[in-house]
Amino acid sequence: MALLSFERKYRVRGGTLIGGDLFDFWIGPFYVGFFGVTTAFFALLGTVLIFYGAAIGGTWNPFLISIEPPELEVGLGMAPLAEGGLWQLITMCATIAFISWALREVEIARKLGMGLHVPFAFSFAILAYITLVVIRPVLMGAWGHGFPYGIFSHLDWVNNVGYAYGNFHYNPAHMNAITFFFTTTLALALHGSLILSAANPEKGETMRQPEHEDTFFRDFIGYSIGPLGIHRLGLFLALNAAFWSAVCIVVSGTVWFDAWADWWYWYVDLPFWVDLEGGING
Ligand code: UQ1
Repeated sequence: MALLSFERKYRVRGGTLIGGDLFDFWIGPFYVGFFGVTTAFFALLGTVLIFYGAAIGGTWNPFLISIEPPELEVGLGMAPLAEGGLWQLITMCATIAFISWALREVEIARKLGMGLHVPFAFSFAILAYITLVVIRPVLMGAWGHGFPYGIFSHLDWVNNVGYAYGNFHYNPAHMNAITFFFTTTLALALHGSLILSAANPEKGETMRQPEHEDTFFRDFIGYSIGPLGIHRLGLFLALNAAFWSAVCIVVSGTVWFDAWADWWYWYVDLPFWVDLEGGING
C-alpha cells in the first residue's frame, strides 16, 4: 500500500485523551489534537519570552545570550521578570510543551492501535530535564539551582556544578549514565551497520533476510539477540542513559554534599579490613 493511501486509511477518529472530537483533525500532514494546540501555544510563548529575555539581556551574540534563573536568595519564591522571573515562566512553558508533546504521541499511538513505547521513551528525556530545573532545585530549596538557558552559560553551569563535587567522573550514577550512553552508540552502530549490510545491497545484488543477520552474529560471537531483541536492548540502553543522568545530578547536593571521590571510602571502610594493621586506617 502506498504511503499516502495507507495514511488515508488509518487517519481515523478517536483515541483522544481530552477534547473529544473538537481538535481531532489534521493540518496538512500533522495531527493536531488538544495537545497539539497546547504544545504549539506554550512552545511559542516560551520562545517569545526567550527573545524578550535576549532583548533586555545586553547581547545578541547567540553564544552569549543567557536567561538566568533567580538568585539563590529568592529561594522557591517568584522573582521579578528581569531577575529570574523570565526563567521561571520559560521553564513552565517548556515543561508544559514537552508533556503536551508526549501526550500528543499517546493520542496518535492510540489512534493507530500501537503500543505507548514512543511516549514512554520520550518521558525519560522529559524526566531528565525536569530533574535539572524543578526536582533538584525544589529539593535544594531554591530555583537558582536550575541551569541557565544559554549556549555557553549552560556549559559553564555544568562545569561549575561538576567541580563543586570535586570530580564528577567519580559519581557512581554518572559512571552508569556514561556507560549506558557509550553502549547505546555501540548497539546502534552494530545494528545500523548490520541492517544496511543486509537490506541495502549494491544495485543488482539480492537483499538478505533477518536469518542472514542472525547467522552473521552466531558465526561471529556465537550469539544473536534477534531482530526484535536488538530493539528491546536499544531501548533499554537509551532509557537507562537518560535515567542514570537524572539520578547522578539529583543525588548531588541532596543526599551527597562532598567530593564524589570521597564516596568510595565506603569500600576502604568495609569492616573486613578497616582495622587491619598496615591498612589504610592502621
Ligand atoms: C543481533 O543479534 C541482531 O539480531 C539479528 C540484530 O538485529 C538485526 C542486530 O542488529 C545486532 C546488533 C545483533 C547483535 C547484538 C548482540 C547484543 C549480540
